[in-house]
Amino acid sequence: PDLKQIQAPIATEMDDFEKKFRTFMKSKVKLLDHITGYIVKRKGKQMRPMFVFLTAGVSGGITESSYRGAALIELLHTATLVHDDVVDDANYRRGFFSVNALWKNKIAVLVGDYLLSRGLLLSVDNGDFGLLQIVSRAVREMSEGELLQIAKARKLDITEDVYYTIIKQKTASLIAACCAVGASTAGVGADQVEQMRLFGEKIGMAFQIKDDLFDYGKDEVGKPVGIDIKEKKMTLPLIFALEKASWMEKKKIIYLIRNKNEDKKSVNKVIDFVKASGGLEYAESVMNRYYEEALEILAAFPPSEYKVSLEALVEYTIQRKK
Ligand code: 2DE
Ligand code: MG
Ligand code: MG
Ligand code: MG
Repeated sequence: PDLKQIQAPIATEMDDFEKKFRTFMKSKVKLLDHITGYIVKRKGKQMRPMFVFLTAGVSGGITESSYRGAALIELLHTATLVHDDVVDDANYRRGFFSVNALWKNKIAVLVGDYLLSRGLLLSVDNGDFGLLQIVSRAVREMSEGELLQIAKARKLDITEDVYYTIIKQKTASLIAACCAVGASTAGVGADQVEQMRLFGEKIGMAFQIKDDLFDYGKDEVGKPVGIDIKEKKMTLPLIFALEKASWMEKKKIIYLIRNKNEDKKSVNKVIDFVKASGGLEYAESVMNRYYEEALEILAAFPPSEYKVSLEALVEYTIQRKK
């Protein structure tokens, strides 16, 4: 499935949204405006606003508040990426220099704070308190997930269960929030909002496993390979490979990650080890399970063009090449 096709039932909404989005970031402070301009020009796939509009459509109808919900989510998402690149010391984002690479950490932190506050104000000014609750929960979870990830990276003692907790918090929580926001702005009851939230959570899990697979693979353009290992970030393919490994092998690999993580050759050794152990296939199978579970939840919703697109977007999530 390609994104243009998926967007067809929400083409006007997405167009409108994109036109407005830049204005939500405008600032009188020249440096800030310059940087937000830089960010907008290098925008990503806009998957999160698509999730908001499509889940609103499936839940009975896109409303004015769906737009504000989509803007709130995209502003928050942009803020988290700017902060994430500081946390991860990452110099690239979407194939271009990250904000911290160009303007340093101090400025990147403040730009992230600014973007988040613009999103929150948009909702406060319109009295969208239900949305604020959904989104604030996601912010809390993302911060917890990032910290848990750092704590575990120090010890290199991550289990599969801890991995799922981390990705649920740092990534799935935001996509879950997108879908809950969509349903909530369509005006459905709490039970249906919760179903949509859960649907988003499943996709979010699949989405992050896919992202983690990119770190071992060939598909992704714009993101170099082996960065997670360099950051001592243990993801599912590696965790699985280590669980299966002999005591000696495990010791050797942990040593490389702990002490040789800056050395390209050693990082490649770790990658080869993961591949030889079937770590990529295993992670793919788990990803596919989340994909199936997401579709199962969606199946209970009434048929519509939005639903067809949402199904395609779920499929895109696990098949995407970037
Ligand atoms: C992406 O993980 C996860 C991002 C969550 C970031 C959340 C932060 C805290 P990755 P990639 C920093 C909340 C932020 C606020 C308050 C604005 O695997 O590979 O590092 O895209 O993603 O870098
Ligand atoms: Mg990162
Ligand atoms: Mg990160
Ligand atoms: Mg990643």
